[in-house]
This record gives sequence, C-alpha cells and structure tokens, in this order.
Amino acid sequence: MTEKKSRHKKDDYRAGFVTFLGRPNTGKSTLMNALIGEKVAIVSDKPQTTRRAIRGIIHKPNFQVIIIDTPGIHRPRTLLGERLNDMTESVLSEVDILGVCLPADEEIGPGDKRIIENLVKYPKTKKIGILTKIDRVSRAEVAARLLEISALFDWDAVIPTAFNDEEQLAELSELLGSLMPRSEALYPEGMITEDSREIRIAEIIRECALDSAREELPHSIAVTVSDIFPAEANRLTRVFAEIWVERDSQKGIIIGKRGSNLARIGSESRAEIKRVLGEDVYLDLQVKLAKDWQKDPKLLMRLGF
Ligand SMILES: Nc1nc2c(ncn2[C@@H]2O[C@H](COP(=O)(O)OP(=O)(O)OP(=O)(O)O)[C@@H](O)[C@H]2O)c(=O)[nH]1
Ligand SMILES: [Mg+2]
Repeated sequence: MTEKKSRHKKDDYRAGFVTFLGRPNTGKSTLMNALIGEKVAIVSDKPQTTRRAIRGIIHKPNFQVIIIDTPGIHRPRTLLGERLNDMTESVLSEVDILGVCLPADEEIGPGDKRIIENLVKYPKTKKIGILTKIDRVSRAEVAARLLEISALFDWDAVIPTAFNDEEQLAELSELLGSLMPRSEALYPEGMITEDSREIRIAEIIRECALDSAREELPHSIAVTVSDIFPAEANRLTRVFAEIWVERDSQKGIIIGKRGSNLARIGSESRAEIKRVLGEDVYLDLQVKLAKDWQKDPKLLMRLGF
C-alpha cells in the first residue's frame, strides 16, 4: 500500500466522493458503469431500479473518484421507500460533489427543478450539471440544453455525456478528479467496487428478473443469495439464490409457463455472472413469497434493507 501511494506526489493527488442525482431513469447508474469501465450497478428501463448505495471507483494517476450510486429521494409509499430515502439523504450530505443528471431527450420539468432547488441544502459541496443521453439528440439540441441548464443554477461546471461517448466520459472523469479535495488515495489501486460477490450476484439476478416485470412487479422483487459453495474437482461453484415476491400471484409471473421465465432468468443470470465475475457457476434459483415485504420491518431486515 504505502509503496504504491508514495508514487503519487502527495500535494497534487486528489480523492473524494461523488453521487449522481436525478429523476428515475435519467441514466445515473449507466453513467457510473461507463465511468468505471465495468458494470458495477444494474440498469433497467424501469424507474427506481437502484436500491443500494453502490460504490464504484475510478483510478487515475493523479486522482481517485469514488462514485456512490443511490436510489434517490422519492415520495415514500412504503417502509422500504422511507429506508431508501434515509440512505440517500445521508450519502448526499457526505459527498464532495453532487452531479445532477438531466437527460437530453426529455424536457427539464418540475421534478428536475425540485432536485436543483434542493442543492442549496449542501452549501459546502461542489455541484455539477450533467446532460446525459446526448447520443439521442442533435448537436444543436445539446447546445441549447446546456445553456438552459447553465441558467438554472450556479454550477461549478456543466457537462454533456452519453454512455458510449468515450471522449466526454474522459472529460467528465477529469472534471470530477479536478474538483475533488487534496487527499491520499482512499481505496487500494485496482479495486473497482466495494460490493461483495453475494451482493453483485444478487443484483445481476434482480436485473434479469426485472426484464420480465411489468407495472408494480419491479418494486415487488427482491433477490438474496443464501449460499455460495466453492468449486471442487469436477464441480462448478454452486450459488443458491432466492427471488422474493410480495404476493402469491406474482410467483406465477416470475416462473412463467412451465417454468420458462425462471429458466430464462437463470440462464441470462449465469451468462452475466460469468461475464462480470469471470466464473461459470451452477445456479439454484427459488421463487419465494415474502408477503408485503416492502412494508414489513422484519422482512426488510431479512432482505438486507
Ligand atoms: N441512449 C442512451 N441511453 C441511456 C444512456 N444512459 C442510460 N440510458 C438508458 O436509460 C435507462 C435508464 O438508465 P439507468 O442507468 O438505469 O437510470 P437510473 O437513473 O440509474 O435509474 P434509477 O436507478 O431507476 O433511478 C436504461 O434503459 C439505459 O440503458 C445514454 O447515455 N444513452
Ligand atoms: Mg440506477
């Protein structure tokens, strides 16, 4: 550790935390993955996909940026909603930079303005406006939207991005680094996320299960990994995981006709686990009922909230 650290001149190295905020579906988790260069957060087209404060780490010779992906603040409809709001609130008050994600392909609306107005609650924190999904609109629209955003708040910077725009991602990464406080490295070199293997696998399965979910079902799904048995001779690592739903009728949706949907979730999850963790696994998936878990303190605890 100390040997590695001493390579950086102490007085010009910077390190700190940033979180991206924005309405649901504005591309916060996608941006985090793109900046890290690896998938650490799951992504879907369903709003409120993110439920955990995930940390992803950018390493550069002269800085380290730790991105915390949060569920964001929502009007809570359940105890889960309240827990997630508390978690987000504590992250927002502790980071060095707040980055507000505003998608280029949607008008800036009251939801965005409310988030921007709230920024004054964090006077010591740097604030940047991030125009996301610029691949979806024309250059002229990008320029117009950037002016619009600049006029909304006294930002430290405003910057356009898209998950597939390497140049803009590099620029955003440098910008984040330059706005961080002077500090020693906060995480060991090469570490890209703080998450355990259990949590990463559970999140991959949840992402695959979300693909089949409509309407209220996305919110009802939780995934746990109860056991991982290491590989032995002639035997893959065995992962035992549970997909939890809130109502009995939802079990059928997840399982599908003659188990077809559960089989799809299983095979897609295995492929993704192999891609992300570099290891083929045997996956045992059970669908279980945790009645009204979003409202039940004991069940929330059981499911890791
Ligand atoms: N074309 C395009 N699509 C994007 C971009 N960034 C995100 N998306 C898509 O937008 C949708 C939402 O992305 P997420 O990263 O899950 O959004 P989020 O803000 O984390 O959403 P929540 O966690 O649900 O609040 C997904 O379908 C992404 O593939 C981008 O730069 N360009
Ligand atoms: Mg997200």
